[in-house]
Amino acid sequence: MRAAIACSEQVRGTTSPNPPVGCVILDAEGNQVGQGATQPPGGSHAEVMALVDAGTKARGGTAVVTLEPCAHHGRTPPCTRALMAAGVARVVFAVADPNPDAAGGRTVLTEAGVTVESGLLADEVERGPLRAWLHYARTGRPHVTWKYAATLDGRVAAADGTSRWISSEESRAQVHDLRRRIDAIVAGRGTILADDSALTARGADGTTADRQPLRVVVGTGDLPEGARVLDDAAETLHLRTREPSDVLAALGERGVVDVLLEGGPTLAGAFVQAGAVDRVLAYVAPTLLGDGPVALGASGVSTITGAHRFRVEGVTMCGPDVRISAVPDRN
Ligand code: AOF
Ligand code: ZN
Repeated sequence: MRAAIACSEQVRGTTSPNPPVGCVILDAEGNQVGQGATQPPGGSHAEVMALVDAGTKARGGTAVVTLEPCAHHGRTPPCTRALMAAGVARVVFAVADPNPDAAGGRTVLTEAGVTVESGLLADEVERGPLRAWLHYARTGRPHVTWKYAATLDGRVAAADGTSRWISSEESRAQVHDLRRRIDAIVAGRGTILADDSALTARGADGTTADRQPLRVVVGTGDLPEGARVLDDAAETLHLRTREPSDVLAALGERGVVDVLLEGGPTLAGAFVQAGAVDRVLAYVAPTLLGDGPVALGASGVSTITGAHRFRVEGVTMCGPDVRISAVPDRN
């Protein structure tokens, strides 16, 4: 299953509105003989890619897949049929498919005499590669990760507005890697005016990455001619609204599943207030400023009992910075 997860990580950011699924095939002796991952929409599903890779060695073997194999004829034929045609004897999947159109793979396979097991590393898959898509499938809304880099005292810029390099080179590299694997980056028009951000994924040497997310600018006014976000490094969508619900509806319609919200404080505050932040990713640098704007603007909280509560799900060092991942505490 770890190998299947690794396969799925390779295609993150290329499959939406479909899930990035990974699959490995073991032969009858348990040797890994094939692997595959979901292709862009309309293309083959993970199981089919892995079966093609395995060829005749799949017969009598096991398919290990991060999502329950689909039983429907959508843009592609059912994976259950491909697995049965290849003579696979056993299927192990992590997470059941919540999409009512595609679900039912377990039953179809079991009835055909295939041994089916589920739940293996389900937590890891749910919190990892399938997180955004599962959220999208269950709620109909894109999954939003709000990412910011701040000082130890929570500031995202100095008093004069300068904000370059608050976080370390390691943190910045990690964010660029994240951008390559996301569907869309959202920023407020104010941030574009203030920083002229390019909102692209770049390598350590500054070159644009092979894969670029959709750039989304939110705000009613025009964008200045010559703004970097309007260059042809990636597609840009300007949404002339201030409402998080409008933004999510517009992105959902375009098949955007996995969103990175990156500034600034006003837009982030509106998203938090609307309950539209599904994960906070904070890069905290061991620096103090004592003045300057803080990460989050007004979010509708006037007293401590109204605080938006989150639960930390992971803390890691990123060079000299601390990376905190937190999710809404809905209890
Ligand atoms: C799988 N393996 O690799 C993926 C699955 O439009 P379609 O025909 O491509 O079907 C999309 C649906 O199939 C998607 O909503 C999800 O339920 C499932 N995705 N299933 O067996 C895969 N990507
Ligand atoms: Zn399928």
